[in-house]
Amino acid sequence: MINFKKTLRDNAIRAEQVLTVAVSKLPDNEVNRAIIYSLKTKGKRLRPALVYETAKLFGKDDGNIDRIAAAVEMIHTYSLIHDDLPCMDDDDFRRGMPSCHKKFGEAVAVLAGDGLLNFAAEVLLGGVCSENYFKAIGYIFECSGIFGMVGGQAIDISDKKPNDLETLDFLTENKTSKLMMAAMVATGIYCGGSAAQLDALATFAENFGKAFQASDDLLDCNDDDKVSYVKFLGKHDTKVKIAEYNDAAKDSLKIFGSADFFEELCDFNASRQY
Ligand code: GRG
Repeated sequence: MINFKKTLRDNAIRAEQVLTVAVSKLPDNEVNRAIIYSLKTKGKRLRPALVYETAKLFGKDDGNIDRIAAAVEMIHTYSLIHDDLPCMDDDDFRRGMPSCHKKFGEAVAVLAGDGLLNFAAEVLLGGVCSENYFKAIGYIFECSGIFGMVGGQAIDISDKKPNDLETLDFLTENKTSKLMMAAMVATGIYCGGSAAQLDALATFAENFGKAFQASDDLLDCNDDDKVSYVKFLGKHDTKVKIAEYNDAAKDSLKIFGSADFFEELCDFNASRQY
């Protein structure tokens, strides 16, 4: 048995140390202050944890793993900064603090997001290169770009909002799951995982991402207009759906034998307070 909360915390501390070293090289200016502010506000650091725990499945741990963990958190943070902008979701608060544009203004927030995406690439490209590492970097940017997170967000802001569960699932897979897939599958690629192992990691991340989004919808279901699992299924059936996604996620990792952290992560997500 692992101590899940301690493992999550230890992974978060490790990721925050790597991020702190990375930003310590930035010159002092308003955009960089906005980058540091957004990176340092207290997130759950789930995506770095997915990286570190996937690496453990393969018994590998080195500086490139830290770079993958930091880069996915940077990409995640940029997406939150841009998602909060008035032209997107228009949120005044993020992680319990004023959102980036509320504190620094819209122009600086746009550049902070852009800067973070580039910074993620710089951090990754500063690693020790191997064929697998190169493929892993490619996978991260495929998942976070137009064939992944950006593509999902594009559907979310378009006039053609999903009006059935299947389309919502497709949106969620891109907007939410793909960055989790980036974290896990890219790490698996770097660690030399087999096709079956990479497939298992992708299936876990896809289903966990959907369960995570559905839980988030339950936590934030006051807006009747918002397209969400709760809107299509109601609260009760959304909880049933979360259990289904969690079962599929847990099932997929059987190929690794014991994957305690990931099983507990599914349970932790399902028990977030609605
Ligand atoms: C702007 C390209 C672009 C994409 C935005 C991330 C995103 C896509 C939108 C944010 C809104 C949202 C509900 C996204 C779904 C994923 C999600 C629940 C993000 C929040 O992730 P957490 O809970 O955040 O891991 P912390 O703050 O803990 O890191």
